[in-house]
Amino acid sequence: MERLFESVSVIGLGYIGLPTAAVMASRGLKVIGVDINSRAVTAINSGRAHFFEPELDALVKKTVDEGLLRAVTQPEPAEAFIIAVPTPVGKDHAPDLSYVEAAATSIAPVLRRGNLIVLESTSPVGTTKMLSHKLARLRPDLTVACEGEEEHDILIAYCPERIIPGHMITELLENDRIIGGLSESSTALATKLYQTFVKGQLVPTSSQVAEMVKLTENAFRDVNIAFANEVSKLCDHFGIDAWEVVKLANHHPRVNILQPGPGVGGHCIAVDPWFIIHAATELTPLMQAARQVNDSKPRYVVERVLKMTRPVDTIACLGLAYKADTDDLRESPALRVVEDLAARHPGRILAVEPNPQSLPKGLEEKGVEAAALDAAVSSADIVLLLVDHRQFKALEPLHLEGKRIYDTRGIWPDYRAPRPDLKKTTLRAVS
Ligand code: SAJ
Repeated sequence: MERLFESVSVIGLGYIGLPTAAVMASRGLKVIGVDINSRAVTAINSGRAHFFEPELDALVKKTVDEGLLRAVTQPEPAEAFIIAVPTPVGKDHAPDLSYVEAAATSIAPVLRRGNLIVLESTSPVGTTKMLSHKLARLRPDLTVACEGEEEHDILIAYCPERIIPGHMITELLENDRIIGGLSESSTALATKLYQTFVKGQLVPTSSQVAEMVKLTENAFRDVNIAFANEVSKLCDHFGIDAWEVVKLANHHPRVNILQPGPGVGGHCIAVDPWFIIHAATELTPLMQAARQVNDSKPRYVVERVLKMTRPVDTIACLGLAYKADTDDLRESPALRVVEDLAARHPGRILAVEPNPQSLPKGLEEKGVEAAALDAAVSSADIVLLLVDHRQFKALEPLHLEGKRIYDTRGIWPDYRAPRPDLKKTTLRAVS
């Protein structure tokens, strides 16, 4: 097959950029990863990922050893550039596009005629156009793709990342991708780039549709989880098992409710709906309600724990990460629960986080003690399950005997519905 891309540069080597860079390099492309974080760059060049993701370390090592992947702190010329930088929300939930703008500024001097730029970062509708206008200003000597015209020196597309932490490598290869070019030739060239490593379908559209698709996917998930969380509060109120209710409701062929939990974390589902809400507040009552329901769940959990706790009790909190089998603490509801408990419960609080990580800054100062699983469970009066890590799923029921249990993830069937001996203290729903 004709090789259109000798070298590809990935701007931003975080949770999305590094797996993407490593997968492309494993397909034989020469990949130059760029990140302003020199510690990440050093780690990658020595063959290590700077965060945990299954299979990633091995892929980084292999591609670095083969000379196909290397990391730098300053952009270099390449045939294509993939931008995978953070797009957080700032104050008042306004999108912060400063990293996208900084990426554009940093690559502008090395751009050459025929280059392709693909934005992957989750972005408000219109961001790809903004990127094009910015590059046109920075490089008046080049023509930059914009809607309605076809002949350009620089082609630009939006292709949202869709990979789920924990299965990133598989999903990078297998997921369908939406490719929204600012011109038809931009879409066509971006499709050729993704064909080099994606086995899934590559679906062409406009940049604005692609931007909205990504936001819609994550807002849908947020709303669905909020529904599950509301169902779980109702089930607590009625004293029944929420996970059994969800499971049995999902036997209906047209019902597919997600799982209740202690809240929604991570840097996507808890953040991305705000990009839509901020742009159209009047039009988004449902999405706003979902954010409110999910954001209020950690506080609800704390209130319930405090109702089942005496001041002298030791509470073992199992898990700090935002979800199972990751070490990622971003926006973690588990962390919020532990922090809030530390401020309100006078007894000992033990935190167990099996994924390699020391306690996050500030938690020890609040009196929380890091503990190993067995030791924490055996010395606890209350076991509070916050993350469904595989180590916790594997815990023998024997170890939990005689403990008061609050399982916020529904992984221990024996303890999901409130235990009869706790009914008096735990059955009241807290609003
Ligand atoms: N959660 C529940 N119940 C569920 C599913 C999730 O409480 O049934 C919680 C998790 O515990 C976690 C949060 O929601 O705290 C988010 O986890 P997640 O697994 O739903 O999603 P992320 O943030 O890890 O990844 C999402 C994915 N988007 C969708 O599934 C629509 C992923 O495909 C995206 O690439 C990613 O956001 C992103 O980067 O946008």
